[in-house]
Amino acid sequence: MRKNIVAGNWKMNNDLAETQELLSDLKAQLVKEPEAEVMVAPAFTNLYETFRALKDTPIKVAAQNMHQAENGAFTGEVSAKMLKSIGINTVILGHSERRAHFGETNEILAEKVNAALENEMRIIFCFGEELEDRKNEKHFDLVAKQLKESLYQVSKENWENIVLAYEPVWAIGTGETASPEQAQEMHAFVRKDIAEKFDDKIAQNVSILYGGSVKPANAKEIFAKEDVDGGLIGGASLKAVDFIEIVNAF
Ligand code: G2H
Repeated sequence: MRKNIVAGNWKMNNDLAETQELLSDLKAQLVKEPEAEVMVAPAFTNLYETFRALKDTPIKVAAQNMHQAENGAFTGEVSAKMLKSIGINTVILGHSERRAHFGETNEILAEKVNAALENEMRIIFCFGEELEDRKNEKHFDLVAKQLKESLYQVSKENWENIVLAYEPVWAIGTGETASPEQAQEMHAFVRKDIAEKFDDKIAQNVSILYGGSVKPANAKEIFAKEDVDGGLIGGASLKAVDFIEIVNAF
C-alpha cells in the first residue's frame, strides 16, 4: 500500500532564529500522531538544526536540492554524501523553480536522480506543465516527457525510493489551485504511464503528491481524490498552525 505524505517545502525562507521558532511551533502543535508521513524541507543552512530539533518527532527532514557529483569544483553546491553525513536521506529534485531559474533540464535531473539513488537517498521528484502547455492541451505530453527523460531509467527495485509530486507551474505560489478533478486526472494519467512502462505494482505503490497553493481550506478536498496521496506545501507550510491543519486533513 502506498503512503500518504505531507511535505513542507520552505524554499528560501527563514533564517536560523525564524527556523527555530517555526520548529518549536510545529512541535507544540503536532499533538496527535499524524495519519500521513510528515516532512519538511528547509534551506541548506537550516538543515542540520532542523534535523536535530525534529529527531525525536515523527517529522522527517528533506533537502530542497543537491548536486549530481560526489564532490569537486562546484562552488556553491552540496552533494548527496554531504547531506547523508548530517542525517538527511531525502531530497526534492526537479522543482519548477529549479528548472526555471537554475537551468535544470530533464537530462540534468536524470543525473541527479541517479546520484541520489546511488547514495541510497529517497527522492521527491517534481514535475508539471506551464500554463501555455495546458492551454495548448499539451500538458499530458509534457509531463510524460519529463518523467521519461528524468525518471524512467530508474530500475524497478529503486522505485520504492521515489515519491512523485505533480506541481502545475501555473498553480505555484499564485493562489490558483488545480481543481481536485484536474489533479486526479493528471495523477491517474501518471500512474497509468508508469504501469505501462514498468508494472502495475510499481504504479500502485508510488505515492503521488499534489503541489501548488495547497492550504487548509482546500487540502481535504484535494487529498480525498483516489490518486492523490498527499501534498507538497509551499507558502502554507511556513505557519505551523496551517501546516498542521493540512497534515490533519488526512
Ligand atoms: C509549489 C508549492 C510547494 P506553494 O511550489 O512546492 O508551493 O504551495 O506556495 O504553491
